[in-house]
Amino acid sequence: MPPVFHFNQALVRTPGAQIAHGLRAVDRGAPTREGVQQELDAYVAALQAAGVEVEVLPALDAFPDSIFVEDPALVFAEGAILLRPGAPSRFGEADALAPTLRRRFASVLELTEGFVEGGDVLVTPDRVLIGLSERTSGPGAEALKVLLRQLGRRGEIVSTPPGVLHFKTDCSLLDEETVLATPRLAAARAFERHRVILTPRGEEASANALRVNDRVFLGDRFPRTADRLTAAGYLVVTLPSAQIALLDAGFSCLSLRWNSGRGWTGAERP
Ligand code: CIR
Repeated sequence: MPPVFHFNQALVRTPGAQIAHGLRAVDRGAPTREGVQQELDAYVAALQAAGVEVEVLPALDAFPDSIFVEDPALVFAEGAILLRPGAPSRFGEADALAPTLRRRFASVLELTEGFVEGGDVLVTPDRVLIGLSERTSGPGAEALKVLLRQLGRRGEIVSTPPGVLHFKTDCSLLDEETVLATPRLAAARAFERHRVILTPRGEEASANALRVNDRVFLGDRFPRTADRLTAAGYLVVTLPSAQIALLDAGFSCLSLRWNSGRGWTGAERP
């Protein structure tokens, strides 16, 4: 199996007219559709430059947050899982995504109880961490573990600190052994088997980065995190994210990514 951060396929979704009405914990202003589109365009270009084939799905105006396509589903080479978003305004996003996943995957499983959003799920080489949060419930996480087992994966339930939207708001996988995490999430002891690189003080929002093949996508507002990752040997690609940050989002949420099994040709980094 290729490493869990080796991808050659991705789905993203065009922002809709209602993007300014996306959910946010604190109102620091609304993003514009044009601004979000520009950030998505840069992200898509970065995925393509990393060797990923990207399918851009049409906007869903009924769902302001549907650009964050990671939350209503999980995808693996072996199959996809339709989730049940915990935010009422996002619940219908899984149904809207279902036809696309059925077209792209031979096996599409469905979560039928509780709530789970993909932002709470971190795929690591030996297990899939499921963070309990305001959006992901205990029954949902237990039901997800059963579905993961059907796909040959082992799920482990962990906790997300109070006030943090999603587990991956505060962390990302950097390589097989290493995560980037905020001090508050690292203190929650989810990563006792990992090497942890902490986000610098004041740059906690950099934690929602994304390892794609040989590189790490990082927000361009986090120079000290970039220095820290570069010093550790990672190839860092900085991308704009100030607009999506107004909706509490980072880089993992903007795509569903998987490896279709066709040959990986990229160079290796740590
Ligand atoms: C929400 O609150 O659901 C969206 N405004 C942001 C979702 C970000 N998703 C993610 O981190 N996986």
